[in-house]
Formats: sequence, C-alpha cells, structure tokens
Amino acid sequence: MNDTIRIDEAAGSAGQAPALTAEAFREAVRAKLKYAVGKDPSRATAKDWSMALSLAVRDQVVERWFESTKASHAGQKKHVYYLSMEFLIGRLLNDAVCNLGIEAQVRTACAELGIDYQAQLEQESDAALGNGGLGRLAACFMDSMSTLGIPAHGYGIRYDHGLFRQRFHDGWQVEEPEDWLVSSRAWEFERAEMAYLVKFGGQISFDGHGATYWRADETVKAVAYDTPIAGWKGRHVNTLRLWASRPVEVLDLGRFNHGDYMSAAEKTIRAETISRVLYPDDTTAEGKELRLKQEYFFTSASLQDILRRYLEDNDDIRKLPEQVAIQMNDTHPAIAVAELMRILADDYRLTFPEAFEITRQCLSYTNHTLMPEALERWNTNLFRKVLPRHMQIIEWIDYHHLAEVQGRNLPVSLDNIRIIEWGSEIKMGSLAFVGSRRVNGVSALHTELMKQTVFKDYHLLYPDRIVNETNGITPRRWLYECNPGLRALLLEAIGDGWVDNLEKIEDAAKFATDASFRDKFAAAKQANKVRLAAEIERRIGLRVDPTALFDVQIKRMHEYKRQLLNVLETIALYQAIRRGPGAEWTPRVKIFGGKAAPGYQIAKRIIKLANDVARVVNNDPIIGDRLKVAVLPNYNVSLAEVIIPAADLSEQISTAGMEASGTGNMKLALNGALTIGTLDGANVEIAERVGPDNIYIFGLTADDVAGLRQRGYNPNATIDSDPTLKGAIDAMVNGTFSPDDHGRFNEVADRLWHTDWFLVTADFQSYFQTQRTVDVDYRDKTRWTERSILNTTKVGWFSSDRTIRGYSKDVWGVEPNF
Ligand code: 9GP
Repeated sequence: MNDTIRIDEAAGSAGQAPALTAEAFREAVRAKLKYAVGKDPSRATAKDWSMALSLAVRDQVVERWFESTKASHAGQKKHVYYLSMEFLIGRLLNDAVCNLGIEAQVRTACAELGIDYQAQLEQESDAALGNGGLGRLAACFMDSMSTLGIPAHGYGIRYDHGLFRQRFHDGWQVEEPEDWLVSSRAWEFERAEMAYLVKFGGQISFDGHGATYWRADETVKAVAYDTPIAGWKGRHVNTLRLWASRPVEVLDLGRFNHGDYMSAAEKTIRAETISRVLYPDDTTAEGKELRLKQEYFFTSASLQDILRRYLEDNDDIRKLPEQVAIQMNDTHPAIAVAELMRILADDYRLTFPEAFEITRQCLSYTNHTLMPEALERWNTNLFRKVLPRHMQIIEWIDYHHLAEVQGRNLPVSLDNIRIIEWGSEIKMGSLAFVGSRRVNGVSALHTELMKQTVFKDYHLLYPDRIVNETNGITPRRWLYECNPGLRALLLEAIGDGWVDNLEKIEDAAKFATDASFRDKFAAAKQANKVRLAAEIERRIGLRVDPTALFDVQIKRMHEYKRQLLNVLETIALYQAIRRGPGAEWTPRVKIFGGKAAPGYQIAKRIIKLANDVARVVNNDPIIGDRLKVAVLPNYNVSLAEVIIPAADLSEQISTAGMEASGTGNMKLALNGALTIGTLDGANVEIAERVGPDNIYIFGLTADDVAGLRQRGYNPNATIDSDPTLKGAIDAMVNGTFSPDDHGRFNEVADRLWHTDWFLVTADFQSYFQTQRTVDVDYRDKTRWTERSILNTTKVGWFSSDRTIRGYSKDVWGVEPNF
C-alpha cells in the first residue's frame, strides 16, 4: 500500500494544484459518498461509488479550472470559440484521471476502499452527443486546446437524448432512446444564472430613425451547463458549455388553475423540445423546422455569451476580431454569420457593411463533406417564418456580395456563388464561406477537391481563403487511456514525451527490428484481443479465437463507406473456404460496428445482411474458426476504446473522393492495425507516412472514380466477368443467408447490377485480391508485428495537437501557451 505517492511533478507545478496523496484522495471519495451522494458505504451501489469517485476527481479538475480561467482573463489573449452541434465526448472519468496524472493515487485509493476502478469506469454513461467523426473530432479538439493551453470554449447543445441506442432484433437495427442523463452527471455544472433569450418567428419593424425591432412570436431560454475539460497534466482546463432550452415562464398558472393542465404545460414542452434529441428526423416539415431552431438556438446563445465575455474586458465592439476567433464546425452553426451581423447592426447600431466586415474577421468555417445531401440548404419560406430578420440580412449579404463580384470581372458563374438559389433555397455552405475569414478542409485530398469542385468559383474569388487542416486524434484517449499495455511498453522504451508531442513516438520505430520489443508489442496486442474476444462473447454470445486476424470496420453505416464491399468479400471468402476447407486459410474474425441513420433504409438493410451472413457463417461446421463474423450492436466511443487496441486490420474502404478524412483510420493505425484502404481522405496521408510496405492500398483513385462516373459505368459487365463477385451477389439473392425471405436483399443486389454509384463492383476484385495478400502476410507474425510497430510509430503526425496548432496559426491567429 502506498499512500504517499505524490501527484506527478509536472502536473503539480504547472497546474498549481496541491499535491494529492492516495490517502487524501481516499478520504475525499468517502466524504463525497457521504455528503454529496448521501450514502453509507455499506449501502452504496456501484453507481454511488462511481459518482463519489467522479466528484472527488472533479474537485481536482476544478482547482485547475479556476486557475486557467483566471490566467486567461489576466493574459488578455485572443479566445477561441468552437461552435459544434455535436460533441461525442464519451466517458470522462478515466480521461480526467489520466490527464491529471493521478491514476496511481486513484487506483490505490480504490483498492483501499475495496472498489474495482475498472468497474467504476463502466458505470459512467457515454455522453453520445454526436453522430460520428465530426462530433468525435470536436471532442478531440477540446482535449487538444486544453493540452496546448489555448483559452477556448466549446459550445453545443445539451441534448436530453444523444445518439440513439442500437439494438438488433432478428438482425434488424432497432433504435431506442439514449438516456445518458437518467442518472445525474458528475461532470457538469448547471449555470442557471447564465441564461439567454432566443427568439423565433414574428415580425420586423423599423422606427424610421435607423432602429429595427424584432417582435418574435416565440422566445425560449438557453441555460448553460459547463463541463471542465482538462488537458494533459492538468496544465490548462477549458470549458465545454452546452445549452439546454427552457421555457421563459415555468407554467401558465392561469390555465392550470382553470384545470387545463395539458395546455398549461404546452409552452414548457415546446421550449424543451429544442434540446430534446440529437438530430431529429428531418424528413417531415416539423422535423426540419426543429432542426433549424436547434441550430439557431445554440448559435444565438453562444454568440450572446461570447459578446458578454468580450465586453467584460473591452469596450470597443469594433475590436472584436482582435480578441475573438469563432470556428463553425460544418454548416450547422452557419447562421452565426447572420446572427453576429444582426447583433452588431441591430443592438450595437453598426452599419451593415461594418457589421459584415467584423463578422468576416471573427468567423471561420470547417467543411467536412462534399456530398451534396450533407451540405445544408434551407427553404426560404421556412427560414423567413422562423428567422425573419436573418432572412433580410442574408438577402443583403447575397445582394452585396454578388454586386462586389460583378465589379471584379472574374470568370466565375454568378449562379454558382449565389447564397440564395433561385429565391427558394439558402445554401448554408455558401453563406458560411462568404462570411468567413478562413475555410478549411479536413485532409489534403478533401481540401484539393473543395477547390476543384463544390467551392471552385469561391476559390477563384478568394484564393487565400481555403486552407487545409488535416484531422487528428488525441493520443491521450486513443492510446494512453485505451491501450494500457502499449502505453506501458512505450513509456518504458521512450518515456512519456510522445503523450503531448506525438511525433516523438517515432523514437520507437527503431525497435521494430528488436526481437524483445517486438515480443512485448505482440503480447500487448494479444492481451487486447483477448479482452475484445471476451467483450464479443459477452455482447453477442459468439466465441472467437483471439489468435485469428482481427479485421475491423467500425464507423457509421453509409453506402459510400462501403460496408457492403466488406460483406461481399466475406461471402466470397466463405464460399471459397467451403469449396476447399483443407487449403491453408488464415483464420479471420470480421468485426463490424456502426449505426445507420433511422431513416436510411438501405443502410439498415445492409446491417441485416451482415447479421444474416454472420448467422450462417458462424454456424457452419465446415467453416469452424477459419472465419467468424461479429456484428456488434451499439457501437460507441466506449466500445471503440476496446475494439481499436485489438485490431490487426483496419478497413478504410470508402469510394475514393467521398470520405473527407476519416479519423478511425488514424486511431487504428496508432494502435498498430495495418490499413486496407482506398486512396481516400486521410488514408492518402497515412500511406505517405507509413510507407507502401506497411499499408494495403487497392482500387480506384478519386480521379478514376470521377472519370468512370463521367464516362458512365456499367456494373453488369464487371459482375458478369467476375465469377467470385457474381457468386457472392447470387448468394445474397438466392436465399443462402435469408432462407425465410429470398427477396430480402433484391434491392441491394439490383442497385449493384444497375447503377452501383459507390462502385462496389468496380473495386471488388482488387479488394478481394488484396485481402488474400493480407492472409498470406499475416502468417508471418514477426514481419506483421514489425509492420504493426511501424504503423504505431509513424503516424504521430495525426495528433489533434498538431491539427490545433495548424488552426491556431492559419485560421485563428492565436499562439498556444504550451
Ligand atoms: O465524413 C466526414 C469524415 O470523413 C471526417 O473525418 C469527419 C471529421 O472531419 O467529418 C465527417 N463529416 C460529417 O460527419 C458530416 O459532414
């Protein structure tokens, strides 16, 4: 028992927090259990202990939080505001413990209290306030901004229900509401006093003396909830401020007293609906309106808060850009362009041209996709109804912008640069572009494609505006915390410099040829695979051999991500094994995880297909352990933390040109998985860094895809000429996997035969052959481990710390403190 361990020196000195002993921490947990949770140890449940533990850790964070806030105020430095509809932060306890460097004390204290630290971690619900890559990127950025000591706030929505919980019923996806708030959250602080009014609808009037009045017909209150986000060694702590929508008046007492209870609560329900769910189904008119209200709600509250903070220390609103950099994460907060102008013009009486100039200096926009269906457009009638003043402002911007461009005589199409298209739709990507200081893509290829396609004309007009900031991931969560075995090995071999300077991980590359290091590296991977195998059995009752190749595809279910290509390859492999079970096969476990959007029917059918294939393959005695298929339900951050350290092969097989970046590709490579992928998104940059011998690249390039689509692709001919592919598609439609319903996958097959927009069939043969090379290579364990080490050690550049340094320099004009 060691209760005199002192907090890590660096954390103690830089964070100015008092040193913490295990004994002191143990007593703090006891006190929290008694006075904050209100439980006696003999009666406390696991949840109670977890809450007490989190509260005790939170106290440590708060100390540093106050210091950071004071230092930021005193430093008078430019402040960064990251506006995002999504923050996929996952669990926070272990993150805070590791970042503060108090793991040893916490573990010792837990042992003394007779509670299992690991079990406590699992009590915490995942904060799933995001869909996928975009939301997780925002969470990694919060971690990095704190680590680099950049004064910053993240702003988003405190959804009552985050991303739905996915269950499989007979192999079909079933969505259930997610209820992360069911048990109280240790990490957040409600700031009831920090509330802003947000208005919707109504009329605009002018008083003839330059003043404008917006008489809204609905007003709600945005109430702040703050979560401190500690950076590495607790040197700096920033705030994630999430807004909850509340009614302005708690109850209509008049109606209530007349016995009209339901309508007395109506306003409350309407107001609270705004922050009720992440991504309401927007296929209905009501759903669309709600989504627009959500976007405006959090953007308006955040801007009001930003201006309040600015005006605490400054009195000249015109100097706002010197102190404030606001990042719009995708087009969801793009209404900020009009809202900031509205506040500056209507509340501070600046002229529109002045307000526009200031707005353009403060805001920047990150584009995360080029797919037209994901670039938001709002119908002008709906927009005018919900945000009448903003509609006027956007009309002004559009008109003046066009006039300015016409004056410049450049070869651009005016139709392409209009913000309001044919008077009927507002293109939010265009609004964001025009209203921004910088616009960035998220990988080198994606940024290039932005310049060549969707934003071509804008790029001609503003050649310096588009910059590239290739995505990154935080090495704290995605190696240090989720892969303790590999972490320990790296700490022993090269120290801890890599944790906040990930490029230093390359110092371990030299050990790739060191037999003893290799054995330890392989042993760490093996232990992670055993852990995942147990998790697979626990979740779906499937036993898998942990020495088999773990082949992982984890991401949202989307046609362009081509899970279907992987499933077809699984079928083809299954058929090949059945035809020759005696041949030399490399045992493989195909692991899938991912949710489909509730309204995305074809993606849901592909999940069903994966499950049907899994059922047949896993129960076929001829196949045995040569091939197993594990489709894991409810893929989320916590499950990713178990899967990623255990992966041997990382599937990054999107149609080239369609995945803006990807970040799972980086997490998997950092944890030693070799990538099989197309030259898409950040795969291109990963390939450059790990080298061609340590990655499996196959298929069409983005140029090939564009060319093929332009010429017109005929999948028929491809399928007919490829018996392996044809055999797999035939099996899909002849009932091999759906004996109860032969027609179940007809639509999936029809799309492949007739259009195949995502070019699954075009890439199939190349993919299938590359997988067979993987089979052969995996049998050479020494060489595989060597290449796995080279993946881990060569991808240090993909740290989100590096990305944030890039934003700081190219986009925000701020200087990191660390
Ligand atoms: O699809 C992109 C993904 O490639 C990228 O890694 C992620 C973070 O930049 O953003 C995703 N885009 C969206 O979620 C919606 O635009």
